[in-house]
Amino acid sequence: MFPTKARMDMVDDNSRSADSIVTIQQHIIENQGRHPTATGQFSWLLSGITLACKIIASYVRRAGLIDVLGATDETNVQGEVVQKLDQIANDTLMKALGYREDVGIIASEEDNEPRVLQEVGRGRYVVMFDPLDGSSNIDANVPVGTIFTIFQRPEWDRQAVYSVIQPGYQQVAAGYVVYGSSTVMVYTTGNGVHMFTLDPQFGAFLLTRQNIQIPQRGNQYSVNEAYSHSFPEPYQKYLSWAKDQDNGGRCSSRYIGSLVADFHRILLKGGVFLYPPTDKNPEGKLRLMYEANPLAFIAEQAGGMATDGRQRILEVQPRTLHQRTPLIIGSRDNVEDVHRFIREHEETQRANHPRRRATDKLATS
Ligand code: AHM
Ligand code: MG
Repeated sequence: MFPTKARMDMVDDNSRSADSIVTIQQHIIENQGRHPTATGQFSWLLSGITLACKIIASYVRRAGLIDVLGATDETNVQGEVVQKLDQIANDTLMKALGYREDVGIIASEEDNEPRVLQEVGRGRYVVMFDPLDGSSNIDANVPVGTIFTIFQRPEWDRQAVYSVIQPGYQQVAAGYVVYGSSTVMVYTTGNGVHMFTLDPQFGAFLLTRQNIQIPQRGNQYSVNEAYSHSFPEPYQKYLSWAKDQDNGGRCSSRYIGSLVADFHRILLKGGVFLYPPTDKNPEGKLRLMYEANPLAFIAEQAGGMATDGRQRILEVQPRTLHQRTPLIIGSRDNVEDVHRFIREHEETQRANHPRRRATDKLATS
């Protein structure tokens, strides 16, 4: 009945038999037991997200057949044109989560302000998402995705905005869905990274990879190199080095322009994704709260790294909901390579600083 042999061969968990079929709901419920603070409501919340993503997948799959392609007349808080599918994805997530009792606050890339759904004491969780990441690609059939993150709502919550701006290390769960050649969902609750593939015949996300580990080093970098003239110097130097056969060498480049799809490839194959500061976006382009944080949580859980060039993404103290950040994420060794260039640059800057030169002179005279 279930043609699952090939699929289950990919499940690398010795505790399961090769024939077992595990849905995401089962997996979440099993994992919930390992979390002291999790309740049945938490699984119920996650299942709201998976339901929404199945609905979004069905729209994405029929794009071109139904009227979902193209832009709306609106621009969002980031000043970007809202695509029809952005709006559909946002509404779908809002509706799927709106009546889940434990959802206290929802914040989305598409909304200026967070929406408060439940009073403090009732809605225990804050959910944030980028409903359709990479949506400018959708008309060209390029993979897009949904990214989400869940925090506990602080009991002292006075204003929704203070509840949503928590540092990433406080995330209780994070994940994403890629609507690509197949629809996959990857999630973590701080207990490894697990991947599920949507079986369109049965309408269920089935476990296909468990405890994913990102390769320690990969040979691909992923960056919009068209902007490289406006990257800070250490990033430019890193890219020259990575291309040089005699040094980093043998790197190839892959850039889709949908963060979630670029990250997914790196999670499975290794390498590094970079979105440095540019002239146009001096703080970087990607959003800390619902793009960088969830992917950083997943990267670290899979043994990788994620930084803004100075510190772990998960330790950045946010100031605003829609704040942007530079992002360097992927295999540990590749991220360290980029950091080496940043560190060396800073050391040279410090050494060449006029005041430092004067003190050095005094010290040697
Ligand atoms: P979006 O969330 O509005 O789709 O924007 C974020 C996207 C990322 O998916 C992608 O990594 C990046 O923007 C691409 O930007 P650029 O076109 O500048 O390379
Ligand atoms: Mg996005």
